[in-house]
Amino acid sequence: MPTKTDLRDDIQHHLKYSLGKDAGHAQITDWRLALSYAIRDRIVDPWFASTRATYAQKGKRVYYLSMEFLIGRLLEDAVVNLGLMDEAEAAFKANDLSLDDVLGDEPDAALGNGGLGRLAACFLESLSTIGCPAYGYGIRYEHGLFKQSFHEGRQIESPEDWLTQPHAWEFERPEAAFRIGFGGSVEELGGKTVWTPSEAVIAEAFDTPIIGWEGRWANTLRLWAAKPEQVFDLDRFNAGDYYGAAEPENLARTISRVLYPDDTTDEGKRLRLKQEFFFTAASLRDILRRFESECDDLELLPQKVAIQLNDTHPAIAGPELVRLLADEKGMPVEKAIEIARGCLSYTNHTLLPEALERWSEGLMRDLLPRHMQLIEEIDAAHARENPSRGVTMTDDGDVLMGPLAFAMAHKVNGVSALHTELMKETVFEELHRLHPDRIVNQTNGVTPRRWVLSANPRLSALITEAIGDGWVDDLERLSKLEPMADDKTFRDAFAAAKRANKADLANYLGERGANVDPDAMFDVQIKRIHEYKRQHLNIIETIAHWQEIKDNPGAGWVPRVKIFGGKAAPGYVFAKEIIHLINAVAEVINTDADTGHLLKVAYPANYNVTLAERLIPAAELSEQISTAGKEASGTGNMKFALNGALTVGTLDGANVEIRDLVGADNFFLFGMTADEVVKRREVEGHAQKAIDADPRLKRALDAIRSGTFGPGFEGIVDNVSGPDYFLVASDFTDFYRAQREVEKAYADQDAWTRMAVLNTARSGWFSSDRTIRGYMRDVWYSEALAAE
Ligand code: 4GP
Repeated sequence: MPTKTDLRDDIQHHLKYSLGKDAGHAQITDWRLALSYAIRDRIVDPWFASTRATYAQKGKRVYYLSMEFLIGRLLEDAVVNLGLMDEAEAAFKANDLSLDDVLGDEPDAALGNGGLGRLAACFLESLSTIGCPAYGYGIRYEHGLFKQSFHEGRQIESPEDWLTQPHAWEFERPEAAFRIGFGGSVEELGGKTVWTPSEAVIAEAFDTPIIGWEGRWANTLRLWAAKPEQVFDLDRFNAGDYYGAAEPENLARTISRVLYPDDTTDEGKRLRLKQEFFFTAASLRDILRRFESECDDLELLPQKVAIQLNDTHPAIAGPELVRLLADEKGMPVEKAIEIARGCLSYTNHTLLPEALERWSEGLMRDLLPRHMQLIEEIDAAHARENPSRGVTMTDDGDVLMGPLAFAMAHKVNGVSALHTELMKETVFEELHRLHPDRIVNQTNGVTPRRWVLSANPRLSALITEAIGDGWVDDLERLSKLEPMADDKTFRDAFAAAKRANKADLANYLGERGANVDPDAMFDVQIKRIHEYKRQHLNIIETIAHWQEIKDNPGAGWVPRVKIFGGKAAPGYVFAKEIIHLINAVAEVINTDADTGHLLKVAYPANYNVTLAERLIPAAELSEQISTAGKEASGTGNMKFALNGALTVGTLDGANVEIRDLVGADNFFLFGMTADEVVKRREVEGHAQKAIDADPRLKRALDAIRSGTFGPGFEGIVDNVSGPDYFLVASDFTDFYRAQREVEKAYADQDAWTRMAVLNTARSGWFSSDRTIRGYMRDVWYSEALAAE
């Protein structure tokens, strides 16, 4: 259990002895690091106790392999989970510092892109809270997701630099290192298949402990950094070739340098596949080493080891595990496939065809020659077991990572009920027919410790006062709030907490040049910028609404602030045009003297986990408006509902389940269903038909085309009135209607608050603790332990 020394003394101790700073000269970063070390000291004992308990009880371990862990800041999580907020606050007060400033100094570790990466981070925290022995495995990117700024409304990207400061949480493990090879040749030598790579790098481990609620259990996030085999070429250096001398190091380090290198070029694709193999191979080697330290019968591997593939990025784990078991441990290939499948399972996070990974056979053969052979063997074995079904792991000269992951997994899961059904009907239709028991659903969840308790202290205090603090690790207890929706005193307190959060956000936005009225409705859409998420539907509706207000400014409109946040992939031109349009519309609308008090658009730059923690508690309306059938689940939608925002949304992803739970009366539904979307696309000229039928839409598009918001937005109008694959035009009219319903409801503040309370009270099911228990039961067959 955490040591019982005084936190204030420990901070002073680390300031002096770990950082070499005299308190009088310490900067905020020194204080933050000193607190981090003092907190880390309190995590080490429960961390060791958890590891000891796992060894002593021979527990089954879960390994979560993910290219992304969007962990954000860690200090506050740890302070909250150890119950040390008050003590930390007092410690800094004594030095005239605010804990908020200290916590706010931590860089946001953006080792991920979006939902998939944030889900992995929530899962790590829940695994620790539950006491499920687990490791997260990923890459220690030097540069996470780029930093976003705006120049004349356009997105500018610059490198993220979270590692320029000491990273207080990690422990470097030079002794935990593996040699990872690429390329070369495969030979049969004395009845054995031997792969001799032509190049190799070293994967070195860095461990970050992840502490669960109340410090009961801690797991490890192990991230791999790539290092050269030979640090430095002294001969080249002495010959005056200084750049050349550093080449081996540079080449190796490239592998863990950036998250998502541009993979539109062949070199980029090669690097990306190298990254995937690099961390997957190192993780598997580590997993086997740990298993073999306890057991020498590899057939028992599935009883002790569950390996979850977070999307197909680590899908090379199938062939690599087979290679390790067959080529290195001498197991027959068919047996190795069976054992590997017993360990592996795979989560699909998207049905978008362009996101389903495929690698050219040429690249695969060149970079991983033995794996290409094994993929062919896996394919052939699958065909033998399932004759005459025509499912293959390759297509048109490419290896298909989805079918490969499916074939090598004992369970495959979708991330919401609708997504899982669509998986069965679309991408994995044939494979599902062959293996009807393999696909299961595990609807996503979010950790309440981060997304309610620490992000929204005002709401948390109110909930705890009303129902006690048991909700923090048993979120379905929020249902006890339900009767309080009818209690005026509670509603007022709930509304006051929201109002105070809005005031905080208004200050934050004001400091960044966007002056907004905290009494206006805060309407928020935050997520990656993508056509399927339809930020352009939202901004076009905003324009139409603005035009209506301008026609008749005195008509009693509900004041609104439309808040956007999100990054576009650097190579995604259309998404970048959407960003530019939102900023251009903001510029015109925000300075319009007729409407400025009624409608504002704010787009704070560089959306990340930290900004989400600010925006979500202040949100009143959550925009979840993807084209039905395209959003696998969404997790932002859950965070909003838990924090008492009402959703305007389509029947897509987990919106469906949110609406079922919070009740149709407390959710603003609009738009076509997934089935209707498919049918609508077949209607000749569907977009133009929708525009012809709705003068508001036509007028908004005309304003964009005619340059009301500046030149250069024809591409968006052409798309929305032409192919409009994501059916912005066809869903516009109903979206506009739903937004007016929202305003009608908002006009009665007390009734709105009642609906907001019911959203919070009925969203407890969306805890990632529930999701993790589902995986433990249906996918991993693993059990929780208690630390010793
Ligand atoms: C995302 C999905 O788009 C989102 O709906 C889901 O909630 C999230 O995964 C977690 O399951 N997918 C990705 C991705 O982030 O990179 O495919």
